[in-house]
Amino acid sequence: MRRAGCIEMMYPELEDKLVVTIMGACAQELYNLGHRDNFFYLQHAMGLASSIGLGLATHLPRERVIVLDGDGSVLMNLGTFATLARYRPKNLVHVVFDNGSLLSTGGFTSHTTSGITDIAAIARGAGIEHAVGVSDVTAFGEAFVDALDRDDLSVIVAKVEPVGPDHYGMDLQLPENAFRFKRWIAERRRATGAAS
Ligand SMILES: Cc1ncc(C[n+]2csc(CCOP(=O)(O)OP(=O)(O)O)c2C)c(N)n1
Repeated sequence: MRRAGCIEMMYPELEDKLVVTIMGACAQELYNLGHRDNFFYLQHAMGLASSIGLGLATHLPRERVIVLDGDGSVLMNLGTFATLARYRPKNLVHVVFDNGSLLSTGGFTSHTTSGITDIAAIARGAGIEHAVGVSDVTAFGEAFVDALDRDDLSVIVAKVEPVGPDHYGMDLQLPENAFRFKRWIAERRRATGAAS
């Protein structure tokens, strides 16, 4: 299974949701499908995509938040699962693409490459009830649909091949992305009449 295929499968559902991705290959694969102002590609702050997602989900309970993470990133911030379990935002889906690699910086192996470290088990052990590991496209699609249907925090750990996009380059720098993302949220709040 490839991450790009999974993201393509998710893409139609992402139109009206707040999406936070890690940097590098994952961000590029989403961007290549067509940028939307409700997508935020977190640069530099490796490991913190789910923390940003948690902040968004708790402060914007009427929005659905989808975090697209990586194994290398999540391994740098394993405490995130305990924090997510404690606050249990019902409107957050945390997808971890486990390619066993730090792909975006040269493809060094991560702790999951050996198969010893099981990120879904860590999430469950931290107290997240709905944390599943999937390794084929059908199971991924089902897990994602289940997560969207569920009114609860969900974690999906998807085993994918260590393959990235064939080119890198986004015509969108971090500050512009952040301003447009913030404006998208503000406009939604105005449109739905939510107090700011
Ligand atoms: C604190 C910190 N250390 C290192 C980096 C450099 N870096 C950027 S992306 C990346 C690899 C991310 O790996 P993973 O989350 O598994 O995603 P993948 O690249 O495999 O899609 C690294 C090491 C960084 N941005 N921040």
